[in-house]
Amino acid sequence: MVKDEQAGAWTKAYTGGKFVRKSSEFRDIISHDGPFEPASGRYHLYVSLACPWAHRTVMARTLLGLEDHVTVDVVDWRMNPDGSWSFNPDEPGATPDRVNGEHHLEAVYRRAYPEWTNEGHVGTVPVLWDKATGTIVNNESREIIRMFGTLAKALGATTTLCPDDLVEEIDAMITSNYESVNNGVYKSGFARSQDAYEAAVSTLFDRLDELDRHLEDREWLVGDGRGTLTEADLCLFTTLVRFDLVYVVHFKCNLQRIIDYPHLQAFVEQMLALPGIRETCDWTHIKHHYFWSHQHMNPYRIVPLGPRTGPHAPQRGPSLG
Ligand SMILES: N[C@@H](CCC(=O)N[C@@H](CS)C(=O)NCC(=O)O)C(=O)O
Repeated sequence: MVKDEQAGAWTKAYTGGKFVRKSSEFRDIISHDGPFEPASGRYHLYVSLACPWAHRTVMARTLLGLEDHVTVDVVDWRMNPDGSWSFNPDEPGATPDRVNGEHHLEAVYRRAYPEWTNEGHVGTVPVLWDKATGTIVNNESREIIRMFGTLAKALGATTTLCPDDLVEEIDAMITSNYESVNNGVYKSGFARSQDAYEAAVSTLFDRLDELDRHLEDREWLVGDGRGTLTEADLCLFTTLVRFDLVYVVHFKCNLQRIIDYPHLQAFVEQMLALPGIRETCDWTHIKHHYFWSHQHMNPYRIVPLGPRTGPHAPQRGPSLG
């Protein structure tokens, strides 16, 4: 484990030059037979619009029609040097903490777990908060989107992102893409040895090549025929939509761009065309977060102007920061 004060919490997670993501600490679920029962208005999401993991939960909330049932607050895109998040209502697209009135997300974690310290833990986004008992239910995106399905069903929704007969296929697809793609871009960007970097980038692009071929004659990743929109698509999309905007440059994932993959690009565009999904994408939060926050990788915090092509226009411009 390497400790580097200047580079913040990210750097506490290294083994032999390789970036190793910590697991999430809060793993309760919303269910009919536990303390966290499905109910409208009871649950609250804390997210960063920059974060691909949090973005999954924002998209699931939209696609499952939970906007009137689950409230949301948005942290500032500027991650603190220790890897923590703050609320900054003056920032366009961000909000105050309207549930607990805190200024820092770490304080929300401490409400749930008073012994919480930033040593050994990192208060990540997303966080699913229970207003009824005043605690954190879960901070793992994959589990939050699954339990949003339970919540939506209990509230009478007919839409599902996880049909019963596809659960195994969905889980297998999410798992196959997790280390290679979703976490793979971080492993490429945060690598501290040439070998670790090259291994991560090779695995990443091998999987992207496979996925592009997989989507050649289908619209969605899993399901019969042309497939069915599921959680697996959300989980892949939030990484792909950040790729040409950020990861190609900032994380050196530059063997090719998503726009150079015909079927992956069509997949991104098809996802962006779903009702409400483009509105969940804040290009400014995404771009400024990465280039500004990882100062050890970009000491002058210069945010690139491009790309000129792709779905990311219009951008709010380079004046923020
Ligand atoms: N396993 C978590 C990962 C969440 C995560 O790592 N979020 C990042 C933002 S992209 C974060 O909050 N990082 C703060 C830090 O680690 O310092 C999930 O999928 O929900």
